[in-house]
Amino acid sequence: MCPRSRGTWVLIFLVIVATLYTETSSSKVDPFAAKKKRMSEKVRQMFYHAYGNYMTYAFPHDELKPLTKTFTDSLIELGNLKLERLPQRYNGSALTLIESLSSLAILGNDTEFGRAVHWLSENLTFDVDARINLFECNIRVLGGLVSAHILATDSTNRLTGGTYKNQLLVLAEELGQRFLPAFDTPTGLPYAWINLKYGVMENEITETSTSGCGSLILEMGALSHLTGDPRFESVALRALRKLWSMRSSLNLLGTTLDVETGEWIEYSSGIGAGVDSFYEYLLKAHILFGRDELWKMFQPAYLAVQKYFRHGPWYHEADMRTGRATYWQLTSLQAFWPGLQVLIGDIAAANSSHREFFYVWQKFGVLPERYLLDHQTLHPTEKYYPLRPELAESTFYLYQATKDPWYLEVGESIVDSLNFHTRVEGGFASIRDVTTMELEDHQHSFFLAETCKYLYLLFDDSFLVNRNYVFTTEGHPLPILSSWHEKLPEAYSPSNWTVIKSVKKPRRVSAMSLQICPAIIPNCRHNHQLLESACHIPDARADHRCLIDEDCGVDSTSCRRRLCSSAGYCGIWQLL
Ligand code: DMJ
Repeated sequence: MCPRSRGTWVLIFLVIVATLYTETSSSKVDPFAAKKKRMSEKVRQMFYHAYGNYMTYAFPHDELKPLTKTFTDSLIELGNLKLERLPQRYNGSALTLIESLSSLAILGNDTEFGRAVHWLSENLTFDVDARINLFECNIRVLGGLVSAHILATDSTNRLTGGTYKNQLLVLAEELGQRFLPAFDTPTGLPYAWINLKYGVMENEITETSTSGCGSLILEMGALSHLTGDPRFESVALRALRKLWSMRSSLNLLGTTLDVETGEWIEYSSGIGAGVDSFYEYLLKAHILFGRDELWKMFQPAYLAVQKYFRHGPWYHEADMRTGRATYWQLTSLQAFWPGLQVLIGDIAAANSSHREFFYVWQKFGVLPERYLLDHQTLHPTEKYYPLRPELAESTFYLYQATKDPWYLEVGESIVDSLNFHTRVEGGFASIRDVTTMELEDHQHSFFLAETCKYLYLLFDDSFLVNRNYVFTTEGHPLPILSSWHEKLPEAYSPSNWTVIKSVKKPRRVSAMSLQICPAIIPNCRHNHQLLESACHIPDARADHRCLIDEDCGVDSTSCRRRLCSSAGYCGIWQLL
């Protein structure tokens, strides 16, 4: 063997160094790459297990019953209504297929996405004598179709070969038109229920919820922008404005109301069921459409929530008229709130609430529907977990914002719990009782639209790279397009963020707190920037627990002294 020349040895040395460098630098880029790959693959398999079983045993009906491997036409059954007028031949609306479209696109399964679009184009009809819930049909069906239409036509050419001729948009427009009669009320607030074929039925109930009439603007607004028909956006906006005009002097809303009279029925509200997506849509529609008006509603609404509902990391309910606490309950739906807080930059608050939700998740293995905060026990009847996505959703947002690997741990724990407790041969089943883990025969469509999607995006966000989306409350992505965006309000402009970053001494600042200037503090500006509340005195303990009033500080948004509740938490409990 001839001896290697000096040049050859140098070359070998350089190759070794280069290899080592590449390995270390790539692991520096993302030390969690292997874990993310493993976990995203696990979630992908979960999605296909749920989807495959739905397609085998339930399609074209709405949702899968995974224990008996049958189906339910839940779109028209939502709210447990009896449908005397429904024709026998009704075969469902392929709800889970529609809800799966955007997830298929995110998973990169363009073939299945194309097949689904083709089937829906050929078979889906809304000309059915069926009474549906406007809110549910809007977020699941209209949102699913509008989002999938955009994904079908975006720059990735998901549907090639000229096969796509806006069929999903045509369907969405037809559905939107069938929604319109619901808004024909003296107040402009829509009926909760509408018959797709005949419009509002005789003696229809006039009660609806705040989220029911305040969470239509994303889907209806997008539909208007896509079709050029302003009616969809305009009725949704009119309803939102009316709702906002019904707020109390504390900027709080109730939970249910009458669409004919515009009067509140239930004055107690919080951030959970019946109200949740109202807040979500004010902010997200502001981001999507750039309407200052919506920000001007969201900002005081958010402050009122923080002021009257927040109790340390928890959120209870309160009476909209007095601000007095009513129900001390954590509900599974509330777990979306930290995700919303991430969108406005209130990361610290988001993180502390998220930890509490995860604490309860760990305590039971999943998140029970209702948990009594004052007794630290389960609600006697609402012990179920129907595969809800909200904790996974907030975990995804918090990881995007912080890149803190703790959230990957949380995501892994959620995935493991879902597989351990809810996976059955025929799909994923809901849990009827979290104390016994008895299962219920229902795989909700939002498990595919949201739960799997947010878990997947937590571990693999490649779909989001160089893209800017707002996710609807049902997890359907809508792109932020300049043509939809009139202008951002000054307070939300990127220049403000630069100012925040350039402050040398760390302050407790956030996008929201820069806009909070408690009225009783005369001078809380600095260099023309609003500072976070100068009156804020933190509670003695970081977890906001207390024994006596002196353990509590001064509330940052109201500048009121916080008191120690009988349950041992600092908060504002009485009107002082
Ligand atoms: C989803 O249908 C939507 O997120 C809705 O806004 C409320 N929550 C359910 C799933 O939990």
